[in-house]
Amino acid sequence: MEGLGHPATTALSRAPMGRVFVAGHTGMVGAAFVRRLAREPDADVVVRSRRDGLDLTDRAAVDRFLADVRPQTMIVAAARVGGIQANATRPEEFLRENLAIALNLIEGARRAGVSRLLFLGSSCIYPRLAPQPMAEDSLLTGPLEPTNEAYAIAKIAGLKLAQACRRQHGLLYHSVMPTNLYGPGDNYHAEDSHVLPGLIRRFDEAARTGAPEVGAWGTGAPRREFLHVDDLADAGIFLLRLAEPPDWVNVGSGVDLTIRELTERVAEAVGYRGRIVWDTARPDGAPRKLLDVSLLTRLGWRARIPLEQGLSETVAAYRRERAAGIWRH
Ligand code: GFB
Repeated sequence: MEGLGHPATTALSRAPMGRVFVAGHTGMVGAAFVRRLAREPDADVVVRSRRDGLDLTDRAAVDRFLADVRPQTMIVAAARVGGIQANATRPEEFLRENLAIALNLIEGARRAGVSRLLFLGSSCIYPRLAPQPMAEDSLLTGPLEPTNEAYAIAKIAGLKLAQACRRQHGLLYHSVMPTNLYGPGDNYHAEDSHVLPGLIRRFDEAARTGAPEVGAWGTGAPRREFLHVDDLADAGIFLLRLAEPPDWVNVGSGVDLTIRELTERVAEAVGYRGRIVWDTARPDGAPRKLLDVSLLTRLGWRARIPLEQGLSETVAAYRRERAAGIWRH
């Protein structure tokens, strides 16, 4: 594809995955990669949490860890993430932490001789009013959505650093840009979470207490695309197996819906039958974010988990996590 630097082909890499460091394994995305890698016989997965002394924003700590573990492959799934409210109100935290994580891990990987690296970005790297569906080459063609500009700039910097390592040093470092993700192990914080876990928590609570009405944010008019995190991990491993992957590639389900439609589906999934009240003092964010997934489709991968199935499984996982007290909030 023009503009992406490297022609994408479906030829497979012959290099074994070897020791794979999954950075961010305690988060929803990293955990999905660890689950998925269990099915790859040539992958020896290594993880290290902050509690075990690895702070990814600390460059020296990252360097020491990489020198000790010497991974062949790295998956950068670590990030400071959050929904529209967290992004809009804490831009310094989102920009600084995500820049530090991207720089420490990508630069650390290069110096430690990591031969293959997959960096995780986000669909918010594309301009707010990019033509829909958003293709990879719409990057840097217009202004970003203000509510998540800080996060997007850090993710663009990470993508560009990986691309520069490939261009200047011949390292196979590349990126994936997932659409809005959901699945087990999500963050259910009342204010900081993304829309799906936020609605699951509130609507489930309303269903349990028999509340006559429940709130949702914004106008309900924005359109979003959702991808189950297990589909993302599968796409990531697919790309890590390619000999010449694109520098960055979109991963989505190819289908979007309005936030209003989403709330109705969540209400149904949790069994809530009351009224939905829209809090229009809350921001809507980007009017639409649908990824053009034709590049990945041409390469031979497509999403398998439909929203209906993924949503009912996620509600079940949420209830299990909540009952077990391992609910992230
Ligand atoms: O998922 P979300 O926070 O993120 O919100 P973005 C999506 C839409 O859902 C917005 C509405 O229009 C919200 O106003 N919404 C309705 C809600 N009810 C709720 C609720 O209870 N909680 C939340 N959070 N939203 C984020 C970016 O943007 O998407 C990040 O800020 C990241 O950087 C992520 O890229 C994937 O899709 O607007």
